Amino acid sequence: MRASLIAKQFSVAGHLVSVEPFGSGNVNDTYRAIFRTTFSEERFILQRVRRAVFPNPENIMRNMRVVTDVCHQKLEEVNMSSDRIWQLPKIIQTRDGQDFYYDGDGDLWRAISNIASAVSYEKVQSPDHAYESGMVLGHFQKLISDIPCDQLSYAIEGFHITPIYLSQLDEALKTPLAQELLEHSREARYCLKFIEARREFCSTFENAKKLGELSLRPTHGDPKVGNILIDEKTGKGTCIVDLDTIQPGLVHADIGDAVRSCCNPAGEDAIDLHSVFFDTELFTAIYSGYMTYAKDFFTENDHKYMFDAIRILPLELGIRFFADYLAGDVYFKTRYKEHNLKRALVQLKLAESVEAREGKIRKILG
Ligand code: GN1
Ligand code: MG
Repeated sequence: MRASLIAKQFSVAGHLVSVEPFGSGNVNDTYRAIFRTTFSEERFILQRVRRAVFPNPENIMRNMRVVTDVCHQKLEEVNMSSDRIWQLPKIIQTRDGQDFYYDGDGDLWRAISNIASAVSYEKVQSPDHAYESGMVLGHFQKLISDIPCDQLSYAIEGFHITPIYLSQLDEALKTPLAQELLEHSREARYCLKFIEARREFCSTFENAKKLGELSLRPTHGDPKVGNILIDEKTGKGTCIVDLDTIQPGLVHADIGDAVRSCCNPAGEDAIDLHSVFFDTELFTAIYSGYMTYAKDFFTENDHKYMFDAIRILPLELGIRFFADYLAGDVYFKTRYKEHNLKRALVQLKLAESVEAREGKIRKILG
């Protein structure tokens, strides 16, 4: 198997025991490799970065190097006096000292350390879990907040720029495939109508940047609940993983994304749309965990745009899934024929639920 040949290129002691698919990412191919020596075992995460999504994969590795170097140094200090051991995976280099390896097809592979005795969940488990998830994101954003944006490359141009996803949707709509899918699916027509009614709202954050009310900072980019690790022993959050999408952005995209993921107890792959709703108790928990650290860097304008962040992120992901469905499933990996359409419906239902609870959410935001 190709992945096992690649695993041996990285600088890990011992003999290769196994390389198996791991996790449930929608983009990259992820494996867990196990190596054994006479007296120990080392596990690490091996990934092939999808070129269709990351056209410049070396950018993400450069960002990962910058961020992990800064964070590991800070964490050494923080952990001396903290209530937990905060962690962050590190890059495992190749045998010749590189941060990544190119295979014969020109695909970039990288290895990162395994955070042991910690678990992640695809769906939120409890208000405590939501609180810890918010805390982990706030802690991470605070750690990276003083990295100058010009030290970070763009992993994906236009990432979390909502109007760009609208343009991608408009492009997809011009194709015969999209027209055929729309003609045959009432659900697809529903998605389009829902999105069209919110077209103007999609520019909220671009306008705020133009007005100078919000500015770019280092962000994680993909802080969904499945990327937050929880210590198996204590139930406390220990780290955030999946550092691919670190790049200059708005912290609102991060907290908005964590909230859309954490406050939908039915999860992104909910089968029954009636089970999808925005849970304000979970929101109270994640927001309070997040603010434990975010209060140190949040400005008045950051607060002002919080509700819009909570509303826009599920809408944005709904647009992304829907546009990909109409384009023939070229970006997100799918497990069945209408997977992207179903995913879009879940996110749009969540966005609708946020809108219906605006008063309550604003009250929690204070
Ligand atoms: C993708 O690959 P994964 O599962 O970490 C996507 C995120 C979405 C997420 C939804 C690079 O993340 O933006 O929020 O799916 N990543 C990229 O599950 O587009
Ligand atoms: Mg990701």
